[in-house]
Amino acid sequence: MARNDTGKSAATAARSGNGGETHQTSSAPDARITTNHGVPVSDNQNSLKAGRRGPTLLEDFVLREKIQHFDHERIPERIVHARGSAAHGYFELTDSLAQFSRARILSAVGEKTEVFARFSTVAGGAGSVDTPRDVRGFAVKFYTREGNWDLVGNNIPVFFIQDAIKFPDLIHAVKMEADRGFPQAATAHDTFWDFISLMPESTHMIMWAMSDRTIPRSLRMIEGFGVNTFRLLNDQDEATFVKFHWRPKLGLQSTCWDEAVKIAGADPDYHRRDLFEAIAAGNFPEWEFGVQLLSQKEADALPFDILDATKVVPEELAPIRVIGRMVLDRNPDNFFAETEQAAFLPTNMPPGIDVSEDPLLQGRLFSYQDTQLSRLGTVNFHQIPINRAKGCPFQNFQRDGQMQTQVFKGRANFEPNSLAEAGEDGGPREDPEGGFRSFSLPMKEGKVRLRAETFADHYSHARLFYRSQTAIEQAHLASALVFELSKVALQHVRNRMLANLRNVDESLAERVANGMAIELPPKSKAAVEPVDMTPSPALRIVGKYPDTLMGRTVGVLVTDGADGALVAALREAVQGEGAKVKIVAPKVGGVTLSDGSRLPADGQLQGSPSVIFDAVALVLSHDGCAQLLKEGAAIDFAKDAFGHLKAIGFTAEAGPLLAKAGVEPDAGIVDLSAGAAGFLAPARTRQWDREPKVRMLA
Ligand code: HDE
Repeated sequence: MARNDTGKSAATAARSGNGGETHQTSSAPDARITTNHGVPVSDNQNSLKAGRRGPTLLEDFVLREKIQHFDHERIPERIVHARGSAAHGYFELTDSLAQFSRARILSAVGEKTEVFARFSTVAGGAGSVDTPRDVRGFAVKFYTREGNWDLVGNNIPVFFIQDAIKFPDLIHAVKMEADRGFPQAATAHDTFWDFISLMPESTHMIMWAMSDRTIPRSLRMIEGFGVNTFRLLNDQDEATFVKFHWRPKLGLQSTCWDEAVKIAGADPDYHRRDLFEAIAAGNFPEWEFGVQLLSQKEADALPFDILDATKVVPEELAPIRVIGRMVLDRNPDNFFAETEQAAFLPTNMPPGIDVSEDPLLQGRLFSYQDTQLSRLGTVNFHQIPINRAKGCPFQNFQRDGQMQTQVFKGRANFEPNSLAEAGEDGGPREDPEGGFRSFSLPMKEGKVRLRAETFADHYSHARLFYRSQTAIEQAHLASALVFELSKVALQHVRNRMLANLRNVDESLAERVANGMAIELPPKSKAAVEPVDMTPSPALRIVGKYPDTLMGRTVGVLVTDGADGALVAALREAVQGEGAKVKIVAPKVGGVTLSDGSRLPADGQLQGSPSVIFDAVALVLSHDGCAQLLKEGAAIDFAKDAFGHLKAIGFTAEAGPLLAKAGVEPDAGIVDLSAGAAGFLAPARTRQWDREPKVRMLA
């Protein structure tokens, strides 16, 4: 065999394409690359060619198989909720609902059940950014011992529409406009508001969608809701209506709109990264699980219809009973295999949980099963590991189909059969006692294609929501409406929306009209005159949960010559609150501190703007500050932290930078010369009082 001058065979040298140096030595049989059919591959660098510089041969099955597999790597993204992030964890029941439900997951106190939770935005594609103004999906798959239970909810307890037949219209209207293919992941455009303004039933959801709930700080800091009304069934098949709730241990927290927009540029994967990093670091996000229970009689007494998904059952009317907790403690090993292939089905319910007649839910019962056929391509999608029932066996007489992975034995593929009498395996049998049973619903009417009159009040709950908000949140909501409607080019659509808003609250409509400098049109006619309900503080974000720094991140901007003892004290104080510090420096290699020691940076200034932190500190030296005065990223760091109402700790040397950034003193601007302690209280919350100084709100 011909040898080159390194002494290797010519074939090996040509393969490496690297002057004769190979990167790998030959592998043990169990570690070597093979084709999909197990044939060991000798060369994963070069295709088979007719001569060194000749054309590639069709014969090269190694190349063809690899390229063909690659060509088909993508599957259709979800038509909605395409952008998502997920994690594994467990659910633990702390309070039994045995009296109401025979589901083991709701009665076996102390039992831990594996879960897989996926959070998502709704409107954008799989590659869209994490922080648009949008509803967040909150889908949990519980691998229970009685089959999978998928609670496929959102971070908002109500929905845009009452009947599933309007869902394709809603989604067409919100997605990119059909002719131009934009905007991506945004509601601020003509077609969305055209549809919304023609659908007064969406007004309540619009209040939530324009609130800060749709610009969350972290997926770990959102609430979750089952949205639709479900039923629990006990041993006697007696039914109780139930609404499901998730409450984050880290509290509810949102961003400012300007901040969310800037995060989209600074880190399009902000939420995905945040969830992944928190779990990887052992800071496991946790939620309380709660239920609102209502008897038929209690539901009948409500001034709205429990089957209407555009209505909220105020906690003050039916308190939330906390019955368990969910902890997410493991990142997926593989994004595609798990997060992308996860199929959530509202039809997945263990015995003891049942649906209601909510016409939105009823349509969902068809849609999710159906959509998997175009996404995952086969009726056997339940066999994909992430979708497979883990808590119990699954067995029936369904057979074959594309991508069948089960190898069934014997002849029993039908039931009833008497094969057992001949000593053969006859297969599983139905279980009238333990199996899933539906609530026996008495039917009063014939077939109709009608909307119930009890669904006709479209404004009372929207008013309840708006009037339950703090002044800060009302201003944000009104400003979000101004922003969105200002992006609407069709004037009649803006006017129709304003006309509808007058039914919610006259002062809100006025604020929005003023914010656009347009005249308020006459009020639209409401199908049912709205009524005033007792405000519900539980609908707020601000003040609902205790202020905390837990799970948050403080960005500390440092320069050469910075006070090392202060950085250390800050780190200790922040970590003591269950939060972390990230060091930001002009150069990623870090800085030399005043005591001569080196401090490595977690992020370089240009790539680590203050929008990605919850609070910031500027620990600068005199010379360092002088240099940063010429750096736009440093000025923006301070300016944005101020504008986004964050606490800013500073050393005296940082004064000129604060001045250049327009930072004015207030309770959240903390001089660190007395140490780190005074910084913590303001860092636990936003400085709401500062807002009128930095932004003109509607
Ligand atoms: Fe969904 N929805 N939806 N939806 N939905 C889907 O199912 C649908 C609705 C929700 O992380 C799809 O597997 C209809 C309400 C979440 O994988 C699809 C209607 C709520 C997710 C579908 C609704 C949701 C989806 C697309 C009106 C809150 C993501 C891919 C009747 C309770 C789950 C898929 C995940 C996904 C249909 C309304 C939440 C097309 C027809 C209300 C969190 O089947």
